[in-house]
Amino acid sequence: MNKSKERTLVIIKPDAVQRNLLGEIIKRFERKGLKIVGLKMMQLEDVMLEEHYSHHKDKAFFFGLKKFMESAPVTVIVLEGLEAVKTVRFICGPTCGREADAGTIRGDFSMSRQLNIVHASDSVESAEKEIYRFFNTDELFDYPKIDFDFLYSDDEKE
Ligand code: FUP
Repeated sequence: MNKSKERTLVIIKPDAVQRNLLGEIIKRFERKGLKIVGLKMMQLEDVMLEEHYSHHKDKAFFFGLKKFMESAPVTVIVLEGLEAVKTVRFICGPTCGREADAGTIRGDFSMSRQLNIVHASDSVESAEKEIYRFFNTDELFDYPKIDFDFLYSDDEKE
């Protein structure tokens, strides 16, 4: 696979939707040079969240996390680019908003560990699973984009 076509999943969480931050967050990914190849709003429900956060199922905060994630619709986005998984995690910052550097999404907009504005896949393997958890194949788009030539050097484009 072309290495500039790595994909990752972002969920813009209910707190960001309620706080009118959708445009602000999408703008940050766009201006970085990440390509939007899927985007939609959806209401998350128990089954999907239990799968998505299965690694936290036994934690005390799990019920509260589920309740929060179901409290309003979320926006799910698939972003594409060279090392997209790692780059998007940098832009989001560490899990707890209070500990995230200014300039990151969580550092700029969150005071919380749970209401932390965004979810971003943590590895290429989990991105693959997460993308197909939230999107059907006909909701993902493979299209040429005119800024590509000015985003990467020749060796990065291979
Ligand atoms: P991240 O990969 O940054 O999303 O972080 P985690 O996998 O550690 O956490 C997943 C979700 O659980 C996050 F939305 C935050 C939430 N969480 C809590 O609500 N309380 C905690 O103590 C830890 C995580």
